[in-house]
Amino acid sequence: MTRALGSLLLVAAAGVFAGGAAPAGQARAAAPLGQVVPAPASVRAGGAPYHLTRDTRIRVDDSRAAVRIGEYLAGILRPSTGYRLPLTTHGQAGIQLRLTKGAYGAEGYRLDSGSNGVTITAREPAGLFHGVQTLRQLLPATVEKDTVQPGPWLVAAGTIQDSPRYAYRGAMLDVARHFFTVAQVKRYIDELALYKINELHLHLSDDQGWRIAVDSWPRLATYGGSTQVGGGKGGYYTKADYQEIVRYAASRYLEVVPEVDMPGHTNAALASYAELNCNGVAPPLYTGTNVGFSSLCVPKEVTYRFLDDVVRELAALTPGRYLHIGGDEAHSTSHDDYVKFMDRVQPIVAKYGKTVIGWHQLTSATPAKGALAQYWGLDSTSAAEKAQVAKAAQNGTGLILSPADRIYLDMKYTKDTPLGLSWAGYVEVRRAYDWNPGAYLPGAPASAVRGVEAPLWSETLSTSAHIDYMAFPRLPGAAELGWSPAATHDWDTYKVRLAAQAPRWDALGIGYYRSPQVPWPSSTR
Ligand code: TNX
Repeated sequence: MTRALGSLLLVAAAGVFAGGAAPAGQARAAAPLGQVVPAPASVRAGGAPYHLTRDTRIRVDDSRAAVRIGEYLAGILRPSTGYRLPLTTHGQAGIQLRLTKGAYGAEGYRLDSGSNGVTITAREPAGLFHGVQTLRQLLPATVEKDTVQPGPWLVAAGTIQDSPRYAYRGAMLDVARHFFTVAQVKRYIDELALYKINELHLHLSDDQGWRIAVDSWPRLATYGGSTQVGGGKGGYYTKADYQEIVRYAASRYLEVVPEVDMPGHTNAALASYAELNCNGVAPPLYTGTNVGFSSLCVPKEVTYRFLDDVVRELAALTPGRYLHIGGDEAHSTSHDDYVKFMDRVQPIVAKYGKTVIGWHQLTSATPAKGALAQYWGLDSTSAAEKAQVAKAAQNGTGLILSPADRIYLDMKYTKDTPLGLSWAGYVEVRRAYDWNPGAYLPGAPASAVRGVEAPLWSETLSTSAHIDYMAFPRLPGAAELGWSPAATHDWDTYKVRLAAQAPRWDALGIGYYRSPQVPWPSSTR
């Protein structure tokens, strides 16, 4: 039997021609229930698929969160289906979004699909939202388009029970080397949400730019934010802009983790205020791509008044739990000064109610109680450096894993890919996916690993198309490492699920690297 005929029979058996939604030759079977990225924890397929029609209603609990998530879902489905898909708090059948007590966890959900409808159940709104992302991926890719598409709109039958492996599943965007507008950040947030990423780390300051307004030190943004790599005009977020990003992220169940990098990576601040420099002289703004040449002045008291102000204002704008203080590549700060500096700064973060995250060099000082260290080393990083991080983990410092030769999204895929850097090597799609966060760092207890994060540094990236090309298709792999149980990890099946995402990216206008390692469907661009 040919594949086309097979799917025709399947579809016909399910009675989906009722309503005449499928033009001749366009009949399709529903995508297999497990064809989702990140892989769900458990999938039991079986039964007749659900057919979303012009009569479908979205039934939600009478809670603000469920209504909002219902509206979000309708916002995705209405333009492409052309259906009204009204929200209602009554009845059954159709699409149901339910919040109930139960063993779903903080972000887990259950999805039941059958001929009568699709029901997503969760304890928390975040779980419901993640379930909606799964439902999205079970519908044909054309559901993502913003003009009416032919359908049919089928969802395979069965039950998915799902919850994340790690509570921290992050993506970092470097808005300092090149500035990205609020609209560009929102676009990235939407891309992250599709893969159940729940932390958006914004690298808000670096040598080339300071990107967040600070009322008590206004020149940071107005002068320090006035350029970027290559000499362009840069930019910064007003407090209202930043809060809009935070709100938008929250509506997609992402927490914003703001980073002000210190004591190195601070040329933009040093250029804005002469008094922050040990010699009292402000350096010029910097638009190159070197690292490690700048340092706040550790012995000067003004440094800590400055940081108290910055942390206070940033913490007040940030509902999330964390404040990232950088701490990487402080090559112009002596080790003694670095340790003194971290001993002074971490209590400031605590004073304003936030938990410290630092790049893993923080473990060369004394990480505060509860602090998280973000590991960005390579396979080839020295055993001594890895041991230092592992030791901190044994002593209670939580770890976020961002190994640069695995999930640095700014690394070139191969020597021939046009964008990105290659200091950590080339990172093809398989290499980015094929590692186990739970067993990655020798000597670090698996329980210390809070999750993974995929950083995207922007020395070579200045547009949303650039972001998309570097993030896709590696970002979904990072998301899967963060979400899916280790038992589902398998490159051969992953690459097939990943390939099936391509038509969705096409529909969403996301350009991606067509890695030869992935069996892309031939119909895609
Ligand atoms: C290293 S990773 C850096 C950044 C660069 C990045 C480029 C880290 C904590 N520091 O300053 O942008 O490499 O890949």
